[in-house]
Amino acid sequence: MIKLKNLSKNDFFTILVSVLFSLAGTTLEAKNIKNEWLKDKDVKKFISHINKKHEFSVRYLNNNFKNLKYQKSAFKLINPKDKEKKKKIKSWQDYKNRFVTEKVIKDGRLFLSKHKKNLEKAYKIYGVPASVIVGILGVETRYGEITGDYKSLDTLATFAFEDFKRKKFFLNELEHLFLLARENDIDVNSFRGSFAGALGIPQFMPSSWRNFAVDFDNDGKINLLKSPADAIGSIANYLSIHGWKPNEVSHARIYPKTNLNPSKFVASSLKAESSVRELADAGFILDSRLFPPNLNASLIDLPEKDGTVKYWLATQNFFAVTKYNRSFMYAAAVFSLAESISPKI
Ligand SMILES: [Ca+2]
Repeated sequence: MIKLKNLSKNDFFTILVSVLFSLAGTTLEAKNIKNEWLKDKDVKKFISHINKKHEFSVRYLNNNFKNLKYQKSAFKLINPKDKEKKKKIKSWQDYKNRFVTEKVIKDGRLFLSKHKKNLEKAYKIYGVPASVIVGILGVETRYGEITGDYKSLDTLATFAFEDFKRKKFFLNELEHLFLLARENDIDVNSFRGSFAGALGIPQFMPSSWRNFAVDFDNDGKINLLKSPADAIGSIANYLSIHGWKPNEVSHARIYPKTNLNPSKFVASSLKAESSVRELADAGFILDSRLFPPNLNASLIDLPEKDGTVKYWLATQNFFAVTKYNRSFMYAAAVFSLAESISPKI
């Protein structure tokens, strides 16, 4: 306990400032309190916006907003401090070991045989092989087993009305969540998903659900929370729209000749921006029977713990999977799992 009589003027000032700062800090979590959301001017603006634009009743919106819970832990995950970001960087082997395990491979084969009809139908329509769809489902949610327990309305609203750089993105996703609930006859409060607001078996964000998901079991609704068939068709449609080319290879291990500095050839964007010929001319060795010289391709790097790096040649199909999750390692894990489940991609 600090004895007030011993304090100098400066000490008193320091304490005063720290008290004021801690009071300011509590306003960040003020939305915890029931009804407080409806006093927030941004929330009021949003309610009026979607009432006018989409004719949701103000009463319905108010009822949903007054019971929202601020998701502190989810916000920490979506907006990590630099120190926490650095901790997250993993080696390719560590990353792969999280997803490509014997159990996940075995469960993938079971899923593949159980949903064979829908997977074959997806291949016929979109040209995306069953193993790639199953690979994505395995990495995302263990084939629908782990879809996340965060209440999506709470997390999306927390991010949408928090002051950080992705606020606008989440405000848009929140609007889409209300719309897709209405369109597919699902209670907006029943959506559960990842801390980041990704929904259901394939972990689509609400806008992706509305733009790219399809009704694949023909029941007239799209339900990615409950229908594996809808999830299968929707992943295939998503990849197709994002550049998947039927019957084209996706990737292969590639080796630089000695004296070549491969890092300067690594893709700077999520696109096949170079060609097989250019990479071969620069001094990379690859199986030319699989890769015609004119094929668009880029190099991707997968760093290991010991400082070495694995390089893959990646075509447009590889990059289509990075549109699902913007990371080389993510796509590489999906393809590794796909190959382990069913060797012929
Ligand atoms: Ca359906």
